[in-house]
Amino acid sequence: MNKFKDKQLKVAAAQLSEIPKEYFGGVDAYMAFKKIKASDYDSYISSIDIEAIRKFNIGRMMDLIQTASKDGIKLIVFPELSLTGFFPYLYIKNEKLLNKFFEDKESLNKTVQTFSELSKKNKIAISFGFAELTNHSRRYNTAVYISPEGQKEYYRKTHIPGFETPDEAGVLFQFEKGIFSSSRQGYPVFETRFNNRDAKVGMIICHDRRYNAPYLSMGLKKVNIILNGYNTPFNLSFADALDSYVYKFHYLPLQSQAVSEGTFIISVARAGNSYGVKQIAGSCVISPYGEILNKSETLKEELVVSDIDLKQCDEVKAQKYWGTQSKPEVLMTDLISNKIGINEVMDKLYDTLGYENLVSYFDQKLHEESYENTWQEESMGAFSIFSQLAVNE
Ligand code: CDT
Repeated sequence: MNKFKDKQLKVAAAQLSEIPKEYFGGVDAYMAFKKIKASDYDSYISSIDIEAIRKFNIGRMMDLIQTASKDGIKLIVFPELSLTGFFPYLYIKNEKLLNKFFEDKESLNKTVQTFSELSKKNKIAISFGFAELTNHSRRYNTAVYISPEGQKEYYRKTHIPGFETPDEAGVLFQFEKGIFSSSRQGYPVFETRFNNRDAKVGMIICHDRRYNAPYLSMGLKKVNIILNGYNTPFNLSFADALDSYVYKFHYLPLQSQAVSEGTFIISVARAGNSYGVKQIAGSCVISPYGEILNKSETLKEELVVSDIDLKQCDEVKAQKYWGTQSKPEVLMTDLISNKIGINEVMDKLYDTLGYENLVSYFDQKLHEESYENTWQEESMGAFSIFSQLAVNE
């Protein structure tokens, strides 16, 4: 029987299990780290059967999509880097080997097409994470949203944690910083439809969930549901001290930001050992009232299902004193006045449009005495120019 209730939307965080060991021939991050200086390191990494891993993950995802659809679920969300698992626990310096973990335009189109057909057939929206290799050889940690109507939306991860090299890490850690570019696209919110009702959806990826800016930005765009795939480990040597806080640091930001912005958040992990590194799991659905509506109970594959009522977003958004809004202009002016982020903004202006003259204009202005008085106005001008730039390729 379809338990889908009127006006409510049934959603699922699809927690994926660990990848069976036979597909990576015993290569785990701890062993790989010890072998980094060995002459056979590359052949050690190349023994990972990434095609078998992709096939395994896609197979599990397809099964879960069908199970979810039969239960009346209209939106299913999978973790960060669903197709490959979280390979940045491994240090992969050889570009050719690294690229095997990525989807280029051609393979991505094929995979998205497969899921798009599944979405249409099963009348369920699907979101999952993957490693994206662009035509310009840039690498992003990306998530896609696919609707039964054929809508496709993408988000590239902004906050990239970890280290670039083992020398820098000193102890076993994760090497995302050496692998992915940080996206400058911001935090898009797109319109979609569930059960004949409009909804505004945004995406963030793993570490992004620990920063306020994504929530604030999406809240200002009146987001209703934020999708968040992640991979969070226990026991990385570097973060031992944090182990007793690991769940608190996961749930609390999600709960508090859900209340601040009046949004649902679907947060979903891969559980078990990921390339030998034990993951916290903890997939959950959070309401705009900050309640954990449902969360995973195991460190294994699980569908974490909730009935959500999008009306609650409006109810909680209304708690902001009848329409008083966050003041983005005050935030922007405050940041630029304290010169926070201004170099990055100017670099981007320079890179994107060749705004050398704007940089020298600001240099000159900084030396004018009257400038202090007009600084806020000028900075607003700079930001309004900046906000119009298309910053992605
Ligand atoms: N994948 C990812 O972004 N993970 C980070 C942990 C980095 S290591 C402590 C996270 O915030 O969960």
